[in-house]
Amino acid sequence: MARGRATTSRLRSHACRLRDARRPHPVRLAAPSTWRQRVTPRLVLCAFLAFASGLAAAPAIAPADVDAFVREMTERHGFDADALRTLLAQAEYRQGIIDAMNRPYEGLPWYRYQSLFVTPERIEGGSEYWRENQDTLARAHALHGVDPSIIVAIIGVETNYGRNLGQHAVIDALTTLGFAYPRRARFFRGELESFLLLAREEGMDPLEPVGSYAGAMGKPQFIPSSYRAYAIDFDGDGRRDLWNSDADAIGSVANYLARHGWQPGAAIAFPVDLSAAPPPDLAIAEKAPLEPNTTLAALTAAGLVAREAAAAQLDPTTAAILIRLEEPDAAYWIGLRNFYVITRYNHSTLYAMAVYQLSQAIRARVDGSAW
Ligand SMILES: [Ca+2]
Repeated sequence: MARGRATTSRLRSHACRLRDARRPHPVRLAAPSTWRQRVTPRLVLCAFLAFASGLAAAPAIAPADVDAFVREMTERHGFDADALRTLLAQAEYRQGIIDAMNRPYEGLPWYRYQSLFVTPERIEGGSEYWRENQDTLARAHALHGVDPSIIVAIIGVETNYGRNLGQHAVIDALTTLGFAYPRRARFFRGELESFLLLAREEGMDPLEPVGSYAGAMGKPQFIPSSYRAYAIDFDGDGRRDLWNSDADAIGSVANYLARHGWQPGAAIAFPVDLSAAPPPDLAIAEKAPLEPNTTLAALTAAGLVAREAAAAQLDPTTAAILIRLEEPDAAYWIGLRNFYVITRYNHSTLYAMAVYQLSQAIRARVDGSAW
C-alpha cells in the first residue's frame, strides 16, 4: 500500500481524549442512538484537528482507502458519510496491534503453545466455570449437541473464562488492520464493515467495545462477522451480549460449532503411534488444519496404532486426518470431523488441540469432583 500522508483513522490530539474517559470495561451496551446525535461540536473539532495535524510520526494510511470505505458504507448500507468520517477520526492507529499480528501465538511450537493453555490453573478455572454455568451448558448441549467440556475449553482458551476480554478498542484494532496492514487489509476492512453494522443493529456505541488486537469480542472472542452471524441471545433478555452474559457466550459457542458441522456425541481426536513411517503421499496436518480426507481404515493400514482402546470401536469408514505436533519428538494424532470443526473457530491445529486437551482435563476434573 502506498504510504502517503497521514489521514483520519489514527490521529487526534491529546486534547481530544474524550473517548478514553468513557470507555468502560467490560463494555456497556448503550441504548440505541445514532451517530449523528453523538456528533457534538467538540468531536467535530477533534476530527478537524486530526485531519489538520498530520502527525508525521504515525505511519501513513492511504486517504483514498478511507474515502472508498466511507463511500461503500454510504452506498451499501446507508451510513451518513460525515458521521462516519467523524467516527473514524476518533480511531487510533496502534503499532502494537500490527506487531501482535506479526507474532501470533499460533506461530509457537506445539509444546510451548500447549504450556500456555493446558495448565492446572485453566483446568481448575474450567471446572469452576462449568459448575457455575452447568444448567446453561446442559441447555446448550441439549439444543446444539455440543459437549459442555468443549464449550468451556473454548471460552477458557479464548479469555480464561472471561477474565481477559482484550485491551483494545475494537474500532482501533479494525481501523489499524483495515487500513495499515496490507497483507490482510481486505479481510479486516470487511470486519470493520461488519462491526459498524453490528453496532448499529445492537445499539452499541462503536467507540466503546473492547476486544483483542484482532478485533475479537467478548468471552468467546467473536470477530464481528461471526458475532453478526452466529451469536445468539441465550438468556432471553433480547440482546446478544458476549461481554457480560455467560449464557449468551455459551449459547453462541455451541451455535457456532453446530452451524459449522459439529457431530453430536462423535469422537474428536486420539493419539496414535507409528509402526512404520507414514506413506510419503499421506496428507499430514501440522499447524495449518486440513479437512479429514482419508479414513480410519486407511490410516490403520498405513501403520498407525491408536493408544486409546476406545478408538477401536469407531467405524473404520470414519473420515480422518493424520496430525503431527511439534514436540521435542514429533507426536502423532488422528483428527476426526469434530476436530476440524473446532479449527473453524480458529484456523489452527494447535488451537484445536489445546481446546481438546483442555476439555479432556476439565472433564476429568469435573467427573472426579463431588458436585
Ligand atoms: Ca442476552
